[in-house]
Amino acid sequence: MKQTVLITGASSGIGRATAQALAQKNFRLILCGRRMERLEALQSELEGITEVHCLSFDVRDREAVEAAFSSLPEGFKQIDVLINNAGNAHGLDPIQAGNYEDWDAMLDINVKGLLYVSKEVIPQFIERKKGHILNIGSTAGKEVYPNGNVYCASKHAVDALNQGMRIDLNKHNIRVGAIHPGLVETEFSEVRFKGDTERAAKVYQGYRPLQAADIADIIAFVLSRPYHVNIADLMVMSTDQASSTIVNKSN
Ligand code: NDP
Ligand code: 8X3
Repeated sequence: MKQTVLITGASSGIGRATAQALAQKNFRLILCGRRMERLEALQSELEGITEVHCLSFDVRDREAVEAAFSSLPEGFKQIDVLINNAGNAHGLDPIQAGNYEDWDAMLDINVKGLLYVSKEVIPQFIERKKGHILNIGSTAGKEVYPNGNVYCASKHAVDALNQGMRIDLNKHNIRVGAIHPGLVETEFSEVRFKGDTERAAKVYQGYRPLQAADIADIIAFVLSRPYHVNIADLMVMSTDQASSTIVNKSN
């Protein structure tokens, strides 16, 4: 039977590429993000391939999250897979220079937003004794790098929540796993550097970074495993990257 996948952060980068990959694998899609025009453009692109529904909400806004899920039409109410992907870094400053807005954004979006969305989906997974939560963490959730402080903390929290969800939902037969990418060339650095595209581009220069489609491919593979196989925790880096701070630019 055709499965429905809800992807947060589908308006750009990894989420968008995942929607494109999963449409080809015959999943029904719920695309989420704040920028509705982007979601609708993606819906137009994919509609000939599969059924697509768009939900525009800010994951920070608990009431908006609840309202968005309540608004789902009948054919999209049953969700089989949740991909918790929405998130960003805001700023790259030493802890003493960090600003409140950036800290709030990273903790509210990457951690609390992930919780709010998950809470909307978990009850139906428990009721059906089936469901898959795939959390997009980061190598920043496995190690801390200079000036990464709060972003790294938010992604360490995603790592902890991935484990916590897997433990608490184990007796309900729910599959929970995470993918932790290294450097992926998306709009991530443009957001981190607040629209400074020149500085953002430099993050991906001099080596071959991962592309969003590389992660989307892996997500499609993870979802295609038989239900008794759970890819619980997966780190993925460019071959040129060895750690958050070691990137080979000599090739
Ligand atoms: P992009 O900036 O390209 O995409 C981020 C997505 O998150 C957008 O679709 C954006 O949608 C959505 N988003 C951000 N804030 C909110 C919000 N408040 N409410 C709802 N949606 C929101 O970055 P990536 O594709 O690279 O990032 C996707 C995930 O991958 C993030 O969790 C990121 O931390 C993680 N990651 C990225 C890596 C990289 O190097 N690029 C490496 C490791 C992990 P909109 O603005 O329309 O709301
Ligand atoms: C994104 C990868 O190294 O910029 O999570 O933090 S990094």
